[in-house]
Amino acid sequence: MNQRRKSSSSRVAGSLMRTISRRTEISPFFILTLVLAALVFFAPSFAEPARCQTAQPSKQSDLPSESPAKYTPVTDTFDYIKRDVMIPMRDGVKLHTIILLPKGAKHAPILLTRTPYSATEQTTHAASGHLASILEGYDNATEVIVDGGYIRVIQDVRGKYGSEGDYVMTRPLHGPLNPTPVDHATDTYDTIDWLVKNVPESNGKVGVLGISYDGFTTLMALVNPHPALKVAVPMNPMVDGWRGDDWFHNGAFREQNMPYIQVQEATRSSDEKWWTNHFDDYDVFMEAGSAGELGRRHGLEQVGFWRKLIDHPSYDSWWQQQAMDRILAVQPLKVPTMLVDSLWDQEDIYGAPALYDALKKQDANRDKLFLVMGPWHHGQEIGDASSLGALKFNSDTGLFFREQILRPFLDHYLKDDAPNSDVAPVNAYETGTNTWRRLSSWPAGCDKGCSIHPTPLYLNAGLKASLNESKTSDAAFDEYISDPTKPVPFRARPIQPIGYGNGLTWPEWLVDDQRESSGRPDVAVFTSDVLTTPMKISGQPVANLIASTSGTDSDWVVKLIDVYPDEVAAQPAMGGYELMVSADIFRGRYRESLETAKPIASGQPLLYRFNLPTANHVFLPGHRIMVQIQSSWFPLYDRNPQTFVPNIFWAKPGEYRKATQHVYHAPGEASFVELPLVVTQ
Ligand code: PG9
Repeated sequence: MNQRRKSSSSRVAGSLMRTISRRTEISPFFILTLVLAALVFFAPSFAEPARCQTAQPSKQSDLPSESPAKYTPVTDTFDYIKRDVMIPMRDGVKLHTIILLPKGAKHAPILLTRTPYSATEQTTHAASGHLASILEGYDNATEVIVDGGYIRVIQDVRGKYGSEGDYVMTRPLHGPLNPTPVDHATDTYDTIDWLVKNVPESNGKVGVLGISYDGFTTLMALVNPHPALKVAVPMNPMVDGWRGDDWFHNGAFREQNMPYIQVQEATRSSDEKWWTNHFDDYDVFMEAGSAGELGRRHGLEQVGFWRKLIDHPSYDSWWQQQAMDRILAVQPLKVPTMLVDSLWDQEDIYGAPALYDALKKQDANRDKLFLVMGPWHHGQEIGDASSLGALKFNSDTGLFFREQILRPFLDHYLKDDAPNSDVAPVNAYETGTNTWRRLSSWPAGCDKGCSIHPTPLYLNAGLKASLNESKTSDAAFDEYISDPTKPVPFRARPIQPIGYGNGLTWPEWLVDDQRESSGRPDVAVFTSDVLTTPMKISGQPVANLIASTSGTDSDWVVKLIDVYPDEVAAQPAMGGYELMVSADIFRGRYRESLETAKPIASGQPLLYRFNLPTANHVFLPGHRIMVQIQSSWFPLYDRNPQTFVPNIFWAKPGEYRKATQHVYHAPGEASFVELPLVVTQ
C-alpha cells in the first residue's frame, strides 16, 4: 500500500512537470518550485492511510484493532494432527521436521522423506483439513500414505529452509570429502532415533522414500542404517553426478542446470531468482559463450558447489568418492530396498539401474533388492502416468505402480500385521507393447525361456542400419560438419528452461519427435528396413563408434530411435514419429580415460565405446530402427569447442571451431550400436 502511494505521488509530480515544460518560456527554477508546492499540498492526504496501518496503543477514543495479538487456528475437525518440531542431531544442529499423524493413529508406521525442497511446501499443498489434500506434490505417493494410515514425516536437510546448519550440495559422507562428523547417513540415523522415541503413536518401524535429491538422501539412509529402518524406496535417485545424472553425462556438462545451482545455494530459502534477458535458452547460452563465462556474469563463483564443479570437469576422485553406487557396493545390504527407475528420466537416468547392478551381488537370496522400471519422466510415478508427451499407455501406469507395487511392498515391511507381499523382484514396463512384466532379476528378456544376446546394429554405407555388416566395396565413412556457432538444439526452439508446471514441457523432452533433427545436415541418420517381426531389447545398448574429427576434441551423441509407420490410424499424430528409446552423449577427450582428458588425434578413425541408458522396448513390425549421430545437444549440454583446451568451462570464443566428422563403416572399422537383443529359445 505504501508502495502504491509512493508511485502515485511521483506520477502526479511527473505529469505536472510534463504539462509545465511544454510552455518553454518558463524557467526550470519556476517549474521546480511548482513541483515542490504540489508535493507539500498533496502530502497530508498521502500520509493519511499510513496512520491507520500502524497500530497505535489504543486510547479509549480509538477503534481497537480487530486482529488478535496471536491467532490460534482451530483444527478439531481435521483428519490429521500436525507437529512442527526441531530435531537435534549429534552435533547440536536442529533440523526442521513436520510430522503429520492421521487422527487416532496407534501403532502406525512412519514414512520419512528428507529434502532440500522445503518440508513446509510439501505439506501445505492446499489449505485443507484433509491429509490427502495437503500432501499432494513432490514426494507424496498420497493414496499409499493416506489410505495406508502412515505417519508422514518430512524434514528439511541441514542448511535449507527451517533447518539449522550448513548446506552442501548432496553433502558427501564423512570422509575425505567431508571432514565434519555429520552427513545424511548420520542425520537420518539421528532423526529416526528421535522419531521412534518421541512419536508415541508409531509402531517403531520406519520407511524412507523420496524422489531424485530425496532419492539420494534415501540412499544415504542405507549407510549404517538405524535398526528401526525397515524399508527404503529411492525413486529416480541422483547416484553419480558425472557419469549420467544431473551434472554431467560422460563429461559433457548439463549447463541448463546452472540456475538450479544458483537458486539452491544462494540462500537458505532458495529465493534468489535466476535472471535471463532472452525468451529462448538457446540464446542465453550462446550469448555467454562458455558455461564458465555465463557463471561469471551471474556471480556464481560466490556459491561453493559451482566453484567445485568448475574445478572438477573430469571423473576424478572427487566424483568417484561420492558416487552412491560405488559407496553402497561395499556396504552390506541390510534394508529391503526398492529402486524406482523411469525409462525416460530426463534428470537421473543413470542412477537406479547402476545401483541395481552394484547391489545385486549383495542380494544372493534375492529377498532384499527390488527394481521397478516404468514408462515415465523423472518422478512421474507419483502422478498421472497414462501418457508421456505424445505417448499413450492406455492405463495409468503411475497408479498401477502405487497401488499394486509400492503399497503392498511398504505394508509388508512396515505394518505390524505384515500382510504377505507378492511383489516381484523386478517389475519392468515393456514399452512398445505397453505391458508390465514380472521378472526375477534384471536385465532379463522374460521370466523363462529367453536370453539376451548382444547384437550389433551396424551403421552401414548408404545411411542404412542393419544387423548385417557393410560390404568391402562400400564407401568407408559418412561425413557431416559440426559447427559450434550453430549447435544442434536438443529440442525444437524456443528452448524452455528446466522446470515443472507453468506450461513447461521439460519433463517430456526425451520423447520429443526426433524428426526435428533428422533433417539437419549436421546429423548423420542411419535407418533400417521396415521390420517384419518384433525386435525386443532389454538392458543397456552400447554405442560402438569408429569416428574421426578434424578437430582435437569432439562430442558424440548417439540416439537409438523407434520410427513409427508412416500412418498410425489409431493416433494419426504418431505417423512417422521418431521416438528416442535410448540416447546419450560422450565427450571425446575422455576416450582413453574418464579421469584424464586428452586431445584427440585429428583425422584418425578412433573407437568411442560407451553405454546408453537402459531400455526395455519392443520395436514392432511395421516400424523401423534409426540411429542418429551428432556432435552437439545444445543448450542442455555445453558446446565442445572442438579444439582441445584444458578446461571447457573456460573455452575462449576463438577456440570454438568447425570440424569435419566421419562415421566409419569400413570392414574392421565398423560402427554399430550393440543391442541387448532378447532371443526366445
Ligand atoms: N534432479 C534433481 C537434483 C538431484 C540432485 C542434485 C541436484 C538436482 C532433483 O529433481 O532433485
